[in-house]
Amino acid sequence: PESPSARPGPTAPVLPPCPESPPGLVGRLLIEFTSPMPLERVQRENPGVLLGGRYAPPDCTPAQTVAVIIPFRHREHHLRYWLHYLHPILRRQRLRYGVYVINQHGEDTFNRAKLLNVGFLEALKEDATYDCFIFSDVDLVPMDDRNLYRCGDQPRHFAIAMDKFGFRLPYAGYFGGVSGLSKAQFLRINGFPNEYWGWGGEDDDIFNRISLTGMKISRPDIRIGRYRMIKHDRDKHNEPNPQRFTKIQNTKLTMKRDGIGSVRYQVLEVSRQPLFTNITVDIGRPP
Ligand code: UD2
Ligand code: MN
Repeated sequence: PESPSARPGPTAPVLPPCPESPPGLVGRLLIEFTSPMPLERVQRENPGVLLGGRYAPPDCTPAQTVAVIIPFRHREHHLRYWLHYLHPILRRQRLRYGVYVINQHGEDTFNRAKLLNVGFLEALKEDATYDCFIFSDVDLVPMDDRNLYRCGDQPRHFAIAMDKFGFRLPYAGYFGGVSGLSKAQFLRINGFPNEYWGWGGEDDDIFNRISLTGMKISRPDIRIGRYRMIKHDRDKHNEPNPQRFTKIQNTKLTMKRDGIGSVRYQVLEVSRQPLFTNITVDIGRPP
């Protein structure tokens, strides 16, 4: 007879792969930003989310692991709405994911794309299995949970029909708001530009990078890619960048030297909150 020590111990159950289209989606959602949203409430309503904003479906194994990267400074009230709406959506979408808030330290000019580069590298330091990166503004909430936050064989643009643009794509090459690239797609374009300080242009530069490397943007149906943006004024220290028009003419030259391969920054703090991981970073200032 077999000795007790030879018997296999309790093993983790092997979960079946998650279905291609998740059951239990609800479709169109009611999104509003009028009632106050205390963080305690959001935490109470999302007990399944693990420290640092990590989640994995209990009943199936997802094909991808998704890092959601949010560029951030002084938008705590927006973040609470984002967490309130997005965690249940991502859960219904049966994603294995983590939420990373990349918080720019100090009051120098904001740099959205550089923060997104930092998010890519720092998320991978936390978990080397991330293979899909969703980059989302903190103030954008999808109005339909069929808009699946996952990566495909081409870079994906999710926020195609925003209330502030009359639920239409503002121009054909628009790539702002919420986008997603696999790890391989992101590396293929050398990540995002680090040299766009202030508001605007960085999303067009990313669009150029994708086109110049021969990839095509994939988008959801216009009836599904609908978003609400929380109304806000332009932030301090994020003035429109006057160089943006000339810079986006030169992506072909600049993308080789400026990108994920050249990003310099200093992480000041990593703190695992109940619903997200906050990474405070010094990204320097414009030259
Ligand atoms: C548009 C694009 C955005 C980006 C930007 C130009 C939409 C919906 N989004 O956003 O993707 O291309 O133009 O740079 O069209 N942020 C902070 N603190 C700040 C400043 C910015 O957290 O002080 C973050 C935050 O996540 C915010 C994002 O950066 O949502 C974009 O900034 P914005 O919301 O002021 O710019 P907006 O709405 O014109
Ligand atoms: Mn905004």
